[in-house]
Amino acid sequence: ETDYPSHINVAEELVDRHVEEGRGDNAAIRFRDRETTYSELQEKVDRFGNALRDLGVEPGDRVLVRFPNRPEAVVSCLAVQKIGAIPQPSMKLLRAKELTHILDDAKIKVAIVYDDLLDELEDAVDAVDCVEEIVVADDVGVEHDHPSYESLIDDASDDLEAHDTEATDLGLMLYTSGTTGRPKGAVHSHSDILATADGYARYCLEPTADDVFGGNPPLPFAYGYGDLVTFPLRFGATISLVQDASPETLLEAVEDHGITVFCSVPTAYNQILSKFPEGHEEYDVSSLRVGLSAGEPLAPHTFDEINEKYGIDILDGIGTTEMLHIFISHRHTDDIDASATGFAVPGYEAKIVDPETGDELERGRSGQLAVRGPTGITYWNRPEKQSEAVENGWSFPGDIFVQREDGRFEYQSREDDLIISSGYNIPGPEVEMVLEEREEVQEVAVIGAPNEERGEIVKAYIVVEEGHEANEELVTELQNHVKNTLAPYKYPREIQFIDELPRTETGKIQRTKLRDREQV
Ligand code: 3SK
Repeated sequence: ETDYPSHINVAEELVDRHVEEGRGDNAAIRFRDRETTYSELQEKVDRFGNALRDLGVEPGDRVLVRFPNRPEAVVSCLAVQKIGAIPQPSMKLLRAKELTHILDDAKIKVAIVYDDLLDELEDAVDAVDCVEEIVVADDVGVEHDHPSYESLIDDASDDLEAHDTEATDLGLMLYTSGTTGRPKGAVHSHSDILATADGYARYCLEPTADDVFGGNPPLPFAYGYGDLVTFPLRFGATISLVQDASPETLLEAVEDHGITVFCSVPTAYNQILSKFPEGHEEYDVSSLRVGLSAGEPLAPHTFDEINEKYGIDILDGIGTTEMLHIFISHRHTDDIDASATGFAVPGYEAKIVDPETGDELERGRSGQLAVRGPTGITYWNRPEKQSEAVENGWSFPGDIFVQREDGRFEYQSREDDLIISSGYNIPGPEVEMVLEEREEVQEVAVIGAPNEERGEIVKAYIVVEEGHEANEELVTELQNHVKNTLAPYKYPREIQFIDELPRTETGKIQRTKLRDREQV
């Protein structure tokens, strides 16, 4: 399924093919109350591709695409790919310092930006000497003297021949959001992009042209790019975009856009459940057929509550920016066991190895996850990281898993989230899931805090659910709950209440920031 011809262009595959095969009038994108058909999308991509060529963008050049989840971001990425250049979708919350690093590292030639995100970009562009042009998509009325996205599209020809890209030519560059260190560019070829749809999406979701993919992962997050660009367009289905995601706007989009595949992360599912404890209330969510989750492990109680209140299963999956999308998941037709992540996605192999010796471990033993398949790790400009990251084709995402007797992979922790206390190995996320069962707990992060006697102790940072009091009595109750549910040595010896947990833009808890607090 993922053997492609030697020459293939992802934009032709995702857009032009549908128009050629008579699906030009089908909805490609729904955003607010606007709909863009496949024919209209093709025309915009072609016009903007010509405009970018006129600005001097050549095959292989890198182009920054900096937007919230809006249709211009989709058009921009496809136009850049169609002319053989490489889009670099950029997270909207990045500040000038981080952007400067990315612009310089990727040697970005042209940046396309939403007007409300222009400020930080201009500061970053001033600090580097590679960016030749900024194109601004006007919306909120920011004043500027750059070429405008809309007028470039209006003035350009709609006749664009795709660049004759080889399947292995680079077609996407994403920076790892990373919880530590300098962001690294991970690059992917035109065939890698298609392989995420023809592997994970095709087998696990079985999409059709009637599907509508929506939700809140940002498009510059590999998970969001697959869910909200590659998958729907590969199957002639529809993208639903929500610019300012909240429980209300997401449920509105389900109703208004008819979302069938709801793509999100555990935090957002929990926010929806917390905002609408009785269920979806006034929203019509009958279009939903399946939910997706990634970024962090999904707690079984979230799976159960969504299933009970929204009538859908959530497929939890693990992927990485480096592998481009999910490589372990259940399929929507499986009898899902929510306490496990699932099986290796068809086309991928996964195994558990001893972190010391690298030897494969038998089922039932926990160790380092290794994975290989049709997509793989290629870092931009980082030969030293590249040789560390891949061994005989196997990549090591940095997670501890167990493969159960039935073949399912069960998440234990990030390698750096394993707490070693008095010689016991305690996966922090296991303690988190037990604490999350309690109604008083809105959010929790568990880390190892340094301790003279035990090396480390289990410490839980907890955001208390509205209406409950954060006091000593609650500490004791929560500690007893863990002692009664797990081996008692796993209970959090310390609990600290906090207003908000530190998170990355993709919703991952930044446990390193909590660990840093323990060092001072
Ligand atoms: O974080 C994940 O699990 C993930 C999933 C799909 C694609 C990318 C990522 C980082």
